[in-house]
Amino acid sequence: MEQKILPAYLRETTNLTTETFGSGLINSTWKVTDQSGTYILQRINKDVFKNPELIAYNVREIASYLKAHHPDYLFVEPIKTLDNQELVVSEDNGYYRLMPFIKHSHSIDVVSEPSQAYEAARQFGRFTALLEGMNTDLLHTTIPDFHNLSLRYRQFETAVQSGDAARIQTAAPEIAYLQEQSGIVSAYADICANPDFHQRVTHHDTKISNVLLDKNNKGLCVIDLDTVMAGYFISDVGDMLRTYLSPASEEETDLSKISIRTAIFEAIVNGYLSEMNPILTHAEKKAFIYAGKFMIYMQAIRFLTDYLNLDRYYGCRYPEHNLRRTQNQIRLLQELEKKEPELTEILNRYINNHVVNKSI
Ligand code: ADP
Ligand code: GN1
Ligand code: MG
Repeated sequence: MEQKILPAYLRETTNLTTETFGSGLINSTWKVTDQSGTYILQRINKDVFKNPELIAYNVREIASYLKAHHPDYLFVEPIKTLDNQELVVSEDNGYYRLMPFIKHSHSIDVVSEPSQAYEAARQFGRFTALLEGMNTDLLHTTIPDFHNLSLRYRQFETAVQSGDAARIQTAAPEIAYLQEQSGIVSAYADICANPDFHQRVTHHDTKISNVLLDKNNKGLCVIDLDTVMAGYFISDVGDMLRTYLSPASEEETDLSKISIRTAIFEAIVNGYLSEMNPILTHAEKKAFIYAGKFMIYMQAIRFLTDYLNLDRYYGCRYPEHNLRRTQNQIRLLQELEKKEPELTEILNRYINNHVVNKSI
């Protein structure tokens, strides 16, 4: 199908090659090469993004703000079709877009060095910092209530009541544990009511594969902008903590491999605050570690909700897959809580001394 889309964008489509690319769970991505250059083609998941036009709209708004205020920022803009459209709709109602492949760039899937965490955290901080002056009302909500933990918790409770009966029984220990931890949900409700927490332009998917790095592994820019919308910084910092701190990914089923790397934590604090220190309020900085708990907990209940609802959202490669992912996130939450005193000391050094190194 993807081969059929390309003539809408490219005059010459003989001799082109397409290969599947990337590791995301939601959209499909291909790398396309022809005589004219290299491109990234994507099919947007219409079950998740009900209105792909809203994503295209947000990207246009951000591009126009950055061009006016920060013209040096490398912002990946979509390529228009030969008749000046950004999205192409296929016969089977798939929404496609094409982007230039940024030359000499690459991304990684796993954080193995603090310097990688620093570069990524700095890029995500920079993105929000550069857009600080933009009116967030200009952005559409591409997934309503995406990181609304109160709603996610209600969806979890509904699945516990009316999901698959056998699975509810199998997952009884995980359900009970996550219900006991619902103080994390109340803390989120407090944040929503606290005027010291501000809504800013937030990426909402800060995994390491969403940062492009140059040949020297320095950050170039952030990509995968589908979920960019108004939000709290805890979404971005939290998903970095969730996905960078442990050497084992959310797919790991050997829970003994899950641990918290202190040096990576410090690199995230350093990188993010190197851009966001002047912008975040004191109350927000104090919530840096809570951000990790918030995102890990939310991911745990999202995986478990999906397990109870027979894997409708994330899909699975084996029947217990979403339960294993839930157990992984529960262990990660427990490890983070164990290390909290040590991490708080590191964080406080950065907050109190305003020590922010510009490189690592
Ligand atoms: P998803 O995570 O939804 O599959 P992404 O937009 O993150 O989609 O793209 C998947 C991968 O493709 C990225 O991790 C990155 O390696 C690569 N990629 C995406 N856009 C570009 C681009 N403009 N230039 C170079 N590589 C890109
Ligand atoms: C999804 O597409 P991907 O893999 O970057 C999900 C995130 C989850 C993540 C868990 C739109 O992201 O919220 O954290 O899976 N994106 C959406 O791996 O639901
Ligand atoms: Mg991605």
